[in-house]
Amino acid sequence: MPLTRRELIQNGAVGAAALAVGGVLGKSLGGGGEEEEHGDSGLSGQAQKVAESRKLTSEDVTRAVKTFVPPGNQHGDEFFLISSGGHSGQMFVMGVPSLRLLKTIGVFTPEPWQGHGYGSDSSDPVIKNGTANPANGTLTWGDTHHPALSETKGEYDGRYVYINDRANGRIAMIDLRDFKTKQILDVPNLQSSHGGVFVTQDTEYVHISTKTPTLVDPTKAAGALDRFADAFRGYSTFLATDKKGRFDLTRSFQIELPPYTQDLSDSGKLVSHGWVFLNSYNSEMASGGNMEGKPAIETGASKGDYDFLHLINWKKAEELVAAGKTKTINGMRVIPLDVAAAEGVLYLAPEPRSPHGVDVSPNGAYLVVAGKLDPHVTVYGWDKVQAAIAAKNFEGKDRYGVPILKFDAVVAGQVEVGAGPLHTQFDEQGHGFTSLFVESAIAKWSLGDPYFKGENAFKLVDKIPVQYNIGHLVTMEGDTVKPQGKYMVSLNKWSIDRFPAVGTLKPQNFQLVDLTGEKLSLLSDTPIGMGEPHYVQAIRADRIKAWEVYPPGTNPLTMEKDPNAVELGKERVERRGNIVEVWGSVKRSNFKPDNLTVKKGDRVIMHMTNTETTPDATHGFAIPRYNINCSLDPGEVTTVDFVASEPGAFAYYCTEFCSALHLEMQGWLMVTT
Ligand code: CUK
Ligand code: CUA
Repeated sequence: MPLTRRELIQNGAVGAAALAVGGVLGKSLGGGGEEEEHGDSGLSGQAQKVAESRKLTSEDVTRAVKTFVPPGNQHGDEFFLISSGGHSGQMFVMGVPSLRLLKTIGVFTPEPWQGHGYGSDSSDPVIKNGTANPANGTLTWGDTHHPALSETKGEYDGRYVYINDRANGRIAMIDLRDFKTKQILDVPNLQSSHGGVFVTQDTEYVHISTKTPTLVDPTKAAGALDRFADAFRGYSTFLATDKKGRFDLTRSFQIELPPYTQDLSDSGKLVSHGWVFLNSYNSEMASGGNMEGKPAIETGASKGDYDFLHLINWKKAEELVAAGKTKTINGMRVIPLDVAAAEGVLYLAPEPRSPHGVDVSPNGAYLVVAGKLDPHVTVYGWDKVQAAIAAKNFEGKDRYGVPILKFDAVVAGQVEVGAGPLHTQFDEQGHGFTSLFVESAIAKWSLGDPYFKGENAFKLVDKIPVQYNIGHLVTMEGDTVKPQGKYMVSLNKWSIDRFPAVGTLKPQNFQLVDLTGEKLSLLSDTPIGMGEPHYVQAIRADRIKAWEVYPPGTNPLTMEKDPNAVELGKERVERRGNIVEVWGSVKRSNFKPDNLTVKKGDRVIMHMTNTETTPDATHGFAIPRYNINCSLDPGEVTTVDFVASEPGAFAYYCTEFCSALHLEMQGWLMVTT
């Protein structure tokens, strides 16, 4: 039953928790499975005994068999989840169907195991380019939300992944040859960013947009909230990438947007290639003031009946940029809002109030919008959108002159899916799977022609409860032109009553759902105890061609031979005035040099090369009291650069238990006065 808007607002997370405890639990547990007799596992012999003693039902046993990866089976997981790590500032790599955690990737937040952010280092992206333009000291955290895997022809190509920092409007690039962060870009004119991160079909651009609009002139904050519509602007950013997947600002551009709060986006595919779709909430431009008798932000922002889906023609925008119809703001070429509106770069379409997700179907022909305060998904037909644009079928313009397409002219269908719909993923047959935050469930429904026709189109097909308060969900390669089906992962914000108590801060819950059967069925729960992941992408494992070792002497930041790499026997120390520069080697089981004497106040530059070629022969290089800790994988070169400010004897050591003589793998930094 659709809830009223008021009920939905009041529900929120608290209401949903109550629903979860009182409602969902009361109805059914275990993905809709009925109560089963223990001991009826359909097994025999030893397995039967184990199942009985562990009180596993036959359904449990089937679940275990479907997700188990035998010890030593390197290829038992068919897919990788590339997950945001939320406010951990990191990313997580997990296997599907096992949901085993394979790696965390240090991105915006220092990660000591990987020596990420602890070296004052030319090969450390956090230190080298992660702290640009901090408002208040050094930025040492981020809130990773939306990973975007690079694509070729609309399919993941396994080369790079990009991820935004929700908090600070930054974006990072990770190379999937070594799963390490290469670049952190503080995107001009973006104070914050959210779900506006996607690559275009051939990774021509990585898109990132503002979430909360940016105060255009930061020196005019006084009274700016009362001049919101004039003082603030949104920005849709098209970041060009170079041959190594890094951002190239010289070929990048932005499109100025109205100061609505731009939220999620997706890239057009196939028939809609060349466009980007970006939705917004708070088109009311409410700016709060709940202590001054004005409506609170959340109330003001939910007043109108509609918000706006932004339809952006980036191919056309490229032409305008080439023709010089831009202004430059903070070093970025920006197409002004009035130009974008007049030249057909930007259109708006009404969408039911307070939308969250917009997702493009695999064939590019449908744009699916889910409104948090509306129990429907609204499906826009790309053919209808194009026809409406061609016929100038507008219901008017917004206050900035941006044409608004007629709602009825562009909507292909609506499906009532349930309370609090957020995000949609797809399978290869043309089903949409939409997360229902308030209802704690996932709805499966059908798209229209050519997938489903007549009365089979735009129909609710199935539903599965999840535990609890789902945000994003992912099907395997489910946002590409070729979804792989099979599994779906539900990213649940709440896990109350699902795991043993580990204190007051509970883990999130990743639930694996089987898509292969007639009905959706739950396979497993996996607690996530490190930040709150938002979006996740799932890529076929065989698309990733990760390196086992670096080519000898590689600097991970450039992925090229480091000019300061050394070979064994070529280690040396040079002294120039108060600079001590070291070219050292690292291997089982020593550092060379293992003694280094410097004077207090000297600048010490140490280029350390791991000369190993054996996979997994990683060494650490840590200097106590200096906050220096590097990880040196086989073939890797890293540089630390610090001032020897503290006199004394400092035993630098290897932090990885690398060999029988690991404990002996140490040296002495002597800082004399
Ligand atoms: S957002 Cu978190 S549930 Cu940051 Cu993509 Cu929708
Ligand atoms: Cu090298 Cu321990």
